[in-house]
Formats: sequence, C-alpha cells, structure tokens
Amino acid sequence: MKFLHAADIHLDSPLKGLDRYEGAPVEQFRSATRRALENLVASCLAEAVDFLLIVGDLYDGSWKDYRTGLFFAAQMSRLRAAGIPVFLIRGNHDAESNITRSLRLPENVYEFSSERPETKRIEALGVALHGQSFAKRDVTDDLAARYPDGVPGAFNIGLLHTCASGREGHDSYAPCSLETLRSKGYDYWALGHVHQREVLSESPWIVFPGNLQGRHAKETGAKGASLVTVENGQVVRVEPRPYDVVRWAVWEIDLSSAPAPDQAIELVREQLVRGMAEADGRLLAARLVLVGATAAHSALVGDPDKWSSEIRLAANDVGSERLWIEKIELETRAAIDFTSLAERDDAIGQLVQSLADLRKDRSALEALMSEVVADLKPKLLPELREGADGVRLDDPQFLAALLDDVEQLLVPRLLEKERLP
Ligand SMILES: [Mn+2]
Repeated sequence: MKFLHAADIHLDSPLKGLDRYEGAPVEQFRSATRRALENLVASCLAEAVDFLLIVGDLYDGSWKDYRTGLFFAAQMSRLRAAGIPVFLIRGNHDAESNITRSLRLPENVYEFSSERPETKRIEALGVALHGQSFAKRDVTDDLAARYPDGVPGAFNIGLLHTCASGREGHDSYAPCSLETLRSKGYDYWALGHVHQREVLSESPWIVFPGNLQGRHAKETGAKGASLVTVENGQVVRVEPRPYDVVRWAVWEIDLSSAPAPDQAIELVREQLVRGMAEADGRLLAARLVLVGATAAHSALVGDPDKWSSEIRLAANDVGSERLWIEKIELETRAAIDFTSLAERDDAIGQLVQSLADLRKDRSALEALMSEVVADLKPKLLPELREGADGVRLDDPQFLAALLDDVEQLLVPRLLEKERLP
C-alpha cells in the first residue's frame, strides 16, 4: 500500500517579493501553487497511490472567486477517474468560518467534520483514518487529546493540523504533545501547519511534510509531499517528493577573498552557477547575503545601485530567465583592523576610539539619540519609520548599529584619502 501525505497547499496564495522588479516572471509566480498541485496529482497517478491525504490549509483563505474551488475540483476529478480517494481536513487558513464560498466536491473527496474527531475506514485496505477539521481559525485547544484510540488490527492514520509542541514562525494552533500522539496507538500521524518538512518520530511515524510550494524567501529549499509505503501493516519508507515549481533560496556569499568589486561579482556569479545546478531546472528566486571583511567593501557600499545592478546582470546571464534575485543584503565589512587603528595617536585613531566608546556608553548614546531624534525625526517620511527595516531613531540598539555602519563607511574612506599623495 502507498499513499501521499500533503499539507499546506495554500492554493492561489500570492508568492511574495518579486513583482517589484521589472521583467520578473510574475505570471509563473502567481500560478506556482496550482502547478505544484498538478504535480502532486500527476505523482498520485504515476505512483498509483491508494489514497491522498491533504492535512489542512488547502486554501490560503476565502476564495477571491469560484475559480480557486473549480481548479481544485478539476484536479480531484483526475484522481476520481483513477479510483483514488482523497481525505482532507481544514486548517487555520481554510477553517469553516474563514471560507465563505464553497462548491460541491467530486465524490472521491472526503472532508472530515469540524465538530468532533471522526473515523473513516477503507475496508479493502484495512485502514482507519482519524481526523478533525478546524471550525474556526484560532483553535487553541488540544484537538489530538479527543482523537479515538486506534482500531485494533487496522493500519491507523491520524490527520491533524497542529503546531505540535510549538514551532518558530507558526501560530500555536491545536498544540499537542508527542506523548499524546503516541498514546493513541496509531501507525502514522499525518500532520500539517508547519511549512518546514520535519519527521518528529519514526515509531510511530509523526510527520510534517512541509508546504507544497514555497511562497516567500523564508520558505526555502525543496517543497512537496511525503510518499509513504506500507508493507505487511508496517511503514517501510517515508520519502520526500518535490512538487514545487519555483524554489526559494537564501545564499550567504563570503567576499573576504575579493580584492575589489569586480572579483566580488565573480564570487557571486560562481554561487549563482552552483545554485542553478541544484534547482533542477526550476525557476529560482534567490536572496543574496553578502558577507565577509573585504577590501571591496567600501566600493560596494559606496555605490550599492551600481553593484546590485551588476549582480542582477550576472543573474540574467547565468540564469537565462530561470533565476531571479529577490533581494541583496550587503553585510560586508571593511578589511581593517579597527583595534590597532584605535590606538593610533591621530584624528583617525580618535574617531575610531570615540565611536567605540559611544557604542558602549548607554547614557552618551541616549544623549546623542535625543539630539538626533529632535533634529531628524520630523524630517523622516512615515514610510521610512515603519516595518522591520524602518529607521527607529528612538531605539538605542538601532542607533548603535547605525554607528557601526558609519564606521564601516567612513573609516575606509579616510584611510584611502590618507594614502593619496
Ligand atoms: Mn496552518
């Protein structure tokens, strides 16, 4: 017996972070969750699985129009034609109270009740499936606790949308402990909600398959579902199967060996080539984090528009429309020994020393802050003050980091001037 375990399809959810670039393949990104679902269905047919599980967040939220539901129903009809049943539960994103539109689904699709845990038997396979849908978005009680014990003699599967014992970056819905899951006597727990693939246990199997298609730069790497093979009532294999059509990546690139920006771009290009090879022909959206103490630092930060354009040019060249740079984070540092510089008995030495003192001295920092805030804040546009990258002039930590940037920008230039005749 074989089945596919998928979750968090988030059908028609927008992929974030690329539409602001001219020429970005917006259409391919927009349809990515649909293409991934088609891949999942094609795989069900090719593997001739006995059934498919969809463990919550099939939909991202209420449908914009009926096309989302029609698309899903059409995919399920392909499975019906092959005699493959589908079992699904609703999660926080597609909880009953969240989805205002609905369509009748093909009869091979069974949706578990949101009122209480239910058990569905597949007699021919000796399988018992236990599951419960989310009635509303914020289910904070332990749903698993009320699931029934496993049916003796059957292969028992639990479908549960849960944060388990809590996972960073995921809302804590339907929390439960591994002990509770183990106590039910099931053979396989098909979990959903956490977008990163994770096998919590192999005895019994407790699995988050991850989402079907990454949707932004924080959902990196291969995405898909888990193919489970059962022989003589025992799970013998749980294999991740990739179905994503767009893959997200974050690449940290160390530029410390680059003597100048041209060589830095060359190092970036080498990473782009390596990354493309790993993506297996998929469309790739990459965030680049440039790090390292490098002699190229001052030139890079001196003209960030030019060098990020050079990087995008290299990406066009290497990627031939399969590679998109989502963001470039310039976190390089000047290749300068600031400690010995601070000991110099001249203006540069004094500058480095006082910047170092200022960062350590909280009251001096606060004094500077009140001056800066009074002076600058009225001039700052509101949009510059908001968001994670916002300019937070009243946050001492933000100001200390800013002083660091000042040092990294200013000192290399002063040293260059010094070297000129
Ligand atoms: Mn969820």
